[in-house]
Amino acid sequence: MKTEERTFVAIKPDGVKRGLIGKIIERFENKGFKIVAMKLLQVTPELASQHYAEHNGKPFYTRLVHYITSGPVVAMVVEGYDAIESVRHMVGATNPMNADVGTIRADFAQVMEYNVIHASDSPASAQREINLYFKPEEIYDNWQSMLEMITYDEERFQG
Ligand code: 3AN
Repeated sequence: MKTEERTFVAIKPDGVKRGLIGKIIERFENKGFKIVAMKLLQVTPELASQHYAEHNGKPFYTRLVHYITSGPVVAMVVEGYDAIESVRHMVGATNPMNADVGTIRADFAQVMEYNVIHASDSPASAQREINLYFKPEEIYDNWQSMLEMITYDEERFQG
């Protein structure tokens, strides 16, 4: 169901080191999204190579792995209406120079190599990345968010 779509989000080491965890999470909470999993972890080189498998062999690959393993990240599963596309929209273009003003990358980052946040770009990558970072038992969705009820619960607004 579109209202329960899930996406994977990670605040990258530069975001964590700059003290932006709260500011970034606040945006997803303000939007009304439900955070159903979250943890601080150190990405290992093995996990990095799985996460960025599609970039293996590209000129920036070594620096990309070095960057994502350079400190802890905050990994999350974010759930909500059309969450994959909507979160990508909030995150902004890969290069912060081209990201729309008001997006996370436009507001918090200057260059592509340190763009603060990752979010899945398709249903297939969301599923793959959620499985890479979380075990099924680390996802907690058996609670109702107050926001969920008033941001898109259609039945509530009928009649
Ligand atoms: P996004 O993070 O917007 O999904 P991807 O998946 O294409 O972008 O790239 C993953 C990460 O690789 C980016 N966040 C960025 O840090 C880095 N990256 C991508 N393309 C380049 C590039 N041409 N030069 C340097 N770094 C890049």
